[in-house]
Amino acid sequence: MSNNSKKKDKEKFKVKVVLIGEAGVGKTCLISRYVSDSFDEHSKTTDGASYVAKTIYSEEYDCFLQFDIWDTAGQEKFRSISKFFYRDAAIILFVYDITNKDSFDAYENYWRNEIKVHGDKNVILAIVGNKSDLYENEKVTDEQAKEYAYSINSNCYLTSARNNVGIKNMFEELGNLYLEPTFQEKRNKEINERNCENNENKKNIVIIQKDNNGNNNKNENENNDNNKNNKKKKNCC
Ligand SMILES: Nc1nc2c(ncn2[C@@H]2O[C@H](COP(=O)(O)OP(=O)(O)OP(=O)(O)O)[C@@H](O)[C@H]2O)c(=O)[nH]1
Ligand SMILES: [Mg+2]
Repeated sequence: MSNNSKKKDKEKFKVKVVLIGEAGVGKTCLISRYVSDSFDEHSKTTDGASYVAKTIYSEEYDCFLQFDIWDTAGQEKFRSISKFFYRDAAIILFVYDITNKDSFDAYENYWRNEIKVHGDKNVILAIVGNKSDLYENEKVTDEQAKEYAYSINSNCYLTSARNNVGIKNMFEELGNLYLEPTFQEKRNKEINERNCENNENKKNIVIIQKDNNGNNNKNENENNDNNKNNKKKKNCC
């Protein structure tokens, strides 16, 4: 049997990845380089968000992994929309431009709190210094970025979408971190707990129905019993 046909039967995992960061740092270009090996010198600013998928094979865990990659808009006027995309993301890439210190500081000044408020608890975070080809104009050194990343328990990468440097390796490393059994365990626990919370919330919904005589009948969620049964079955909370 060929290697390819052997791989066909392998398990496939999916992971949601979200790219965030200030406008113009190169989020869209990083994704285009990774997914379609292209680079646009005149890339237009993203309005809203867009999605693209790419599947890789992990030698380390002997399985496929599909990255569901969400590109968000860096411009302030779109930020209220962008936060909706953090939910369920297991990997968040904060991208800054190494020639623009403000774009790096923006993590501490703004994005850190956004992730804390809107993101999942168990998330793999990476601080990504893009435009490494412009190193002659760098305003944030590799050491600074590494030190900061370490202080917030994050991973740290240097990339160039223009020259195709560091991107493939970054996705592969982060993909393997996602597939690590200890991380999977933590994620599953969090998702399970969230499902339980949602069930609890549904249970508390009170439905008022009028009967044939026009009287109000309080129906404290028909699904109550179902929820209880489900809860027992899943043994989740
Ligand atoms: N020199 C250099 N330029 C880059 C690189 N990546 C992106 N650019 C340029 O930076 C500009 C902005 O890139 P985008 O990918 O559109 O930036 P963005 O972060 O998606 O911006 P928003 O969508 O507005 O949030 C474009 O002119 C790109 O050509 C890189 O690695 N090196
Ligand atoms: Mg963009």
